[in-house]
Amino acid sequence: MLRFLTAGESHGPALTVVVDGLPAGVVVDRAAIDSDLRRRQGGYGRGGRMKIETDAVEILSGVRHGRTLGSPVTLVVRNRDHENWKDVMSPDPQPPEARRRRALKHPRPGHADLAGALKFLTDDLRNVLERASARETTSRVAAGALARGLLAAAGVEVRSHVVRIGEAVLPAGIDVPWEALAAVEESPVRCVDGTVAAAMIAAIDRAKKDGNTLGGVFEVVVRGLPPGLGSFAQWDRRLDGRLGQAFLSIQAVKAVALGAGFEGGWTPGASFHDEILFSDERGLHRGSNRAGGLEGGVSNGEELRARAVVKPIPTLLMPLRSINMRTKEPENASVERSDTCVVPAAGVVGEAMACLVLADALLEKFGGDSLDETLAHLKATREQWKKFLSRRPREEA
Ligand code: EPS
Repeated sequence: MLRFLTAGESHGPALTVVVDGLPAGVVVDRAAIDSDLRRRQGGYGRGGRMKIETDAVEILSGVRHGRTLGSPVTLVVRNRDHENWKDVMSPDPQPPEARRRRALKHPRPGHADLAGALKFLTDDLRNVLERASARETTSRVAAGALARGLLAAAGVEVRSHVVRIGEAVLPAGIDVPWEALAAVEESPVRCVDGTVAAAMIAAIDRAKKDGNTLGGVFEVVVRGLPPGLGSFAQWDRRLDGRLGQAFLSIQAVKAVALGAGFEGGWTPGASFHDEILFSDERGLHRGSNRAGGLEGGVSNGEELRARAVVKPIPTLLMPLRSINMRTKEPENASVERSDTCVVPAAGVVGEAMACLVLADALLEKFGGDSLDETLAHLKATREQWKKFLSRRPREEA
């Protein structure tokens, strides 16, 4: 079982993650982890914080000479901004001024502030927001880069792109081809279409000028995923459910669609399902991929496609109505330094979560304490699929 636990506050000394269950022998390329961290930090619409941070990973355990040992891997990313928050975030008792400095008293609608205050019975909202912050996704992206290394060895690749920001959106009903996705790394909004990207940038500029924020939609696409991952036999082993939970756990994600997703709610069955075809030249293939690579909670060998809706982030320079947590008098919600739009970054986090879920599902099916064992099992199963699919009734007779 591949599992991980993250720790760390947004303005604390560091973000940490312990990843347990990776087999021995997975290549760990620190530059590749840092490259994913950098992609997560980017995207048009980020605020001042990203000018302070240059996220870079330190590896504290579980890796030797560029490969995993099979023991828990500990990764750390330092918060450069912590230097400016030492007393506010100190683990040791501090004079009252340190608590008052940077105190947040007026919960922001849409943020974890109020729900967290009620949960922990605190009127010091900083105790909540420091951990609720999407800065936590730094840990997930670092962990996801390890999982990506395992998947790459198995021939599985994971990419993402931005489908929508505010009203600026790619045309509906067309799957962006895998080959077009590499180019999004050159786009400030990680969008494949230059015209739509320009509209997205203009929309972010307008929102920023108004003190507003914008949400959107990203899509994660996975190529090379073997069929048979996940299971229909138990609810908690279904790969669609596991991916859904992983995406919905990303800060600000409000909805997830696998394949054509919501379209299934209004498209009749005969126009929705992907016909199963077989030819000697192409082998087993499908007429379409509205299922997004998942049927019955199991991967079916097609490209996996999952979309997530990211809400507009709740820290507004044009604040909504709220209350003072102490006096209960009406006040405008607190205004903090923040981002205008995080959809491009959220796509990178989506990739990381997909990598972690899929690496876990791959290990569940193919197992092994060392990568060589995992890959040998995968290879043997691929041979069996080949034999199974080339079998014809007349040969059996
Ligand atoms: C965040 C507020 C901003 C964002 C932060 C998430 O940080 P700050 O309060 O320091 O300006 O930049 O995101 C990150 C730091 C990050 O690495 O993604 C929030 O309140 O959730």
